[in-house]
Amino acid sequence: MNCPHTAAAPADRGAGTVVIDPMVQDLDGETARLRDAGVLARIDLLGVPAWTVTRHAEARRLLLDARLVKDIDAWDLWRSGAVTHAWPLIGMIDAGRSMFTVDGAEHRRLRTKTSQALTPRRLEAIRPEIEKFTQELLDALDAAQGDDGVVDLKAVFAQPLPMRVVGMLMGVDESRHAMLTRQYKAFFSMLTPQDERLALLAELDVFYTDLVREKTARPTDDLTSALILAEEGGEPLTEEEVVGNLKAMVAAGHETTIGLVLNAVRALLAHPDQLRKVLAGEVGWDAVIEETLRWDTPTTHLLMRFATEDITVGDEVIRKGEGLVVSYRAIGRDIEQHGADADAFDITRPTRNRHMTFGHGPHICPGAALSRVEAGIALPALFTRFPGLRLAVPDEEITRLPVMTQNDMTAFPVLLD
Ligand code: STR
Repeated sequence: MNCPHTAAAPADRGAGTVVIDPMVQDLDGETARLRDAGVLARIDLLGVPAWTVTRHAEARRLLLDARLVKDIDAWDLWRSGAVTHAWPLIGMIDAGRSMFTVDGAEHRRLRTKTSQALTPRRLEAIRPEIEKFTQELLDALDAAQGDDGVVDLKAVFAQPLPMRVVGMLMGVDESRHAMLTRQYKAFFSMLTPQDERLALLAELDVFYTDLVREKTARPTDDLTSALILAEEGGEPLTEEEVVGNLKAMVAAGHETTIGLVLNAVRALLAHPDQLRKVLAGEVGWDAVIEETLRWDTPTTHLLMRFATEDITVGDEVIRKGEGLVVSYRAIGRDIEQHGADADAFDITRPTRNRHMTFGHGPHICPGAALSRVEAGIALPALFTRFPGLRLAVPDEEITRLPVMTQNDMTAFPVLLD
C-alpha cells in the first residue's frame, strides 16, 4: 500500500481516536466503534487527524452551520504544509473550483443550473432513456453468463447503468465510459500508488477541459452545454467552474448509484421474507430504496469541512482550522434517530424516509432524485426479468474494495435463474 502520510505522530492522536482502515476489513465493527466514540469522534485518516460527526441530529445542525466551509485553505494542516498532495485522500478535497468545494452566494451561483436540471419533473423526460439502458443491460447480463451460469452483477449491470445515465446528461460519449470507469476505480482505491492517482486526475482534467471546449464551440442539449451558457443577464461560469461541476457530476453520479443498486439487491437477497413482500406488491420499491440508503449508505465518510471559528459540540470543541468529516454510515445507524434496532434492515421501518444519506443544507446532493429514479427503474426491472436471481457465493464471501470513503463491493456474482 502507498505509505501513509503522517501529519501527526501517533502520540498526538487522542486515546479515543478511531483509525479508519484503508482496507475496509470490518466496516460494521468500525461503524460501531465510531458510534461508541461519541457524537463527535476523533478519527485518523492515513495519519491525518480529523473530527467526525456520528449522529443524525448533530450532523443536521453542523451541515447548516456557516462556520464550516469546504474551502481547503481554511484547513490548518493544509496551510502549514503538513498535508500535501502526497496524502492519498487529497483528491477528495482539492478537486478544483466547483459546487462541491465552494460555499455561500458563490455556491448558489455554481449550483443552480445543475439542481434545476435534476428536479423530479425534469427527470421524467429522461425516464424512457433510463428504461432503455436498463433493458439493454439486462440483455447483456443474460448474455454474459459463464458456463457455470455465474455473472457479475456489478461489472455488467450496476456499474454501466449510472455511467450511461450521467454520460447522457453531461454529454460524455459512450466510447469513453469504460475508460472513465477504470479511472474512477483507480482513483478511489487505496491500493493505487499516489503518483498514479495524481497522474490520472491530471488526465481526467485534460479530458474534461477538452470536452468543455468542444461544447463551448458546439453546444448541444446536455447539461455541460447549459452550464457553459450564461443566464439571461447573468454572469457565466468560468471554464474551471464548468470543468469542476462536470467532474463532480460524473464522479458522484457514477460511483454512488452503483452502491445504491447493489446494496439494495444484496439486502433483499439476504432478507428473502422482505423480498417476497416487495414482489407481492405489499411494500413499494421506494421503501427498499430508502431503507437501503439508510442502512447501507453508498458514502461511508464524506470529506471534508473546515471550521472558520471554534465550534462547540457537547463537551468537545472543533477548533478553528480543524477538519470535520461526516460519517454517513454511522448516522444511518443512529439509534436515537432510528430506534434500538437501527442495525437491522427493515423496509417497513417507520423512519426509513428519515435518513440523511444525501446530506442536508446547501450542499445536499443535487442528484438525489436522479439516483432514486435510476434505482426505481433498475431494481424492479432486474427482479421482473430474473425472478430467481440469487447470489452465486455465500453473502460473507462478498468482499469490499479498499476504498475509504465509499461503500464499494469488489464484485457481486449472481445466478440469474
Ligand atoms: C471526486 C474527484 C473529482 O474529480 C471531483 C469530486 C467532486 C465530487 C465528489 C467526488 C470528487 C467524490 C465522490 C463524492 C463526490 C460528491 C458526492 C460523492 C464525494 C471528490 C459522494 O460520495 C457523496
